[in-house]
Amino acid sequence: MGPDALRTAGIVDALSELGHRVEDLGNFHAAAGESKSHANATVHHLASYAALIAMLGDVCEVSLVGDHLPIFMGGDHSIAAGTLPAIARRARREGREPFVLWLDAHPDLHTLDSTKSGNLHGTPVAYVTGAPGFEGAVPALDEPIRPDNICMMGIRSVDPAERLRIVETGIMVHDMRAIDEFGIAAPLRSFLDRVRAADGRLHVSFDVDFLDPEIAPAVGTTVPGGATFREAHLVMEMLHDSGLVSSLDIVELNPFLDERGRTAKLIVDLVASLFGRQVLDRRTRSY
Ligand code: Z70
Ligand code: MN
Ligand code: MN
Ligand code: MN
Repeated sequence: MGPDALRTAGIVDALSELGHRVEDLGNFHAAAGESKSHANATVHHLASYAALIAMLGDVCEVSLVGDHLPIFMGGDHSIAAGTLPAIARRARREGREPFVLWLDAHPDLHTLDSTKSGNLHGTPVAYVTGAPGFEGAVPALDEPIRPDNICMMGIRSVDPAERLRIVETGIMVHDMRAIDEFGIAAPLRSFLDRVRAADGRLHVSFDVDFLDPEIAPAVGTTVPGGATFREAHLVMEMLHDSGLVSSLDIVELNPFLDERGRTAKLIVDLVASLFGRQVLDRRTRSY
C-alpha cells in the first residue's frame, strides 16, 4: 500500500509542478511460487524474495532508459535486492561505476545465514555486495557492487553480524553519532565529491525509518533518534544540487501506521526537494 499512499499524497503532481514529465508505470507484483526452505529456519518468504529480484530485473530494464530517473516505490527494502543489481548493470553498460547512498536506520547487511529475525528486508546490502550464502537461493549476481561505493547515513540499529560485515567490507557508515558530531552536510558532500570525481552513477535508497519516528511514524519498526525534518530536506536539496542522482528507492512506508497521511506527505515533500523544489534559488552557489 506504500506506493498508493504516495500517489494519494500527490507525488505525481508535486513532480509535475517542478516541470518534470512523470510516467507512472503502476504496481508490479512478483509471483510467489513454491515456498523455499533454508538451513536457517527463521528465513521466510524466500521464494517471494527470489521472484521479486527476478521481476525487478525486468522492470528496471524498461525504466532505466535514456535520461529517465526512475523512482522505485516499495514495499519493503527487499526491492533494493532487485533494483541495485539492475542499476549496476546499467552503469557498467555505460562504462561507469554504480554508487549507492543508503539512507536508513539499519544497514540491512544480514546474510541468509546470519539473520535472526528471518526478515529478508534486512539482507539486500549483503546480497548486492556479494556476501556468501545467497547462491542457489536467489538469482545469481552478474557482478557485486563494491562496498567502497556505498555510503550509509542515519544508521542507528545494527546487529552483531552486521557490525562484523561493516568492518570486513569497509562500507562507509555515518551513524547517528557521527551525524550529531559532524552534521549531515559534510559527510554527504564528501561522498558526492567522490561520486563526481569517478563519474559514477548514483542510486539513492531511502528507507522511511531513516527519519525520526516523531516526524515519520508510518514504519513497521520505529527506531528513535533519526534524521530530523531539516536534516532530511537538506540531504535531498544537496542531492538535487549535485545533479548526480540517477535513480531512487522509497521503501518501508506503511500507510496503516500513518497519522492522517502525514508521513506520506512528508515523503512527497522530500522527493520534491530531491527533484528541485527549493526555498530560494541557490543554484548560483557551487558545492
Ligand atoms: C534487523 C533484522 C530491519 C526494518 C530493516 C532489522 C532489520 N536488523 N527492520 N528494516 N524495518 O531483523 O534483521
Ligand atoms: Mn532498510
Ligand atoms: Mn530500516
Ligand atoms: Mn527494512
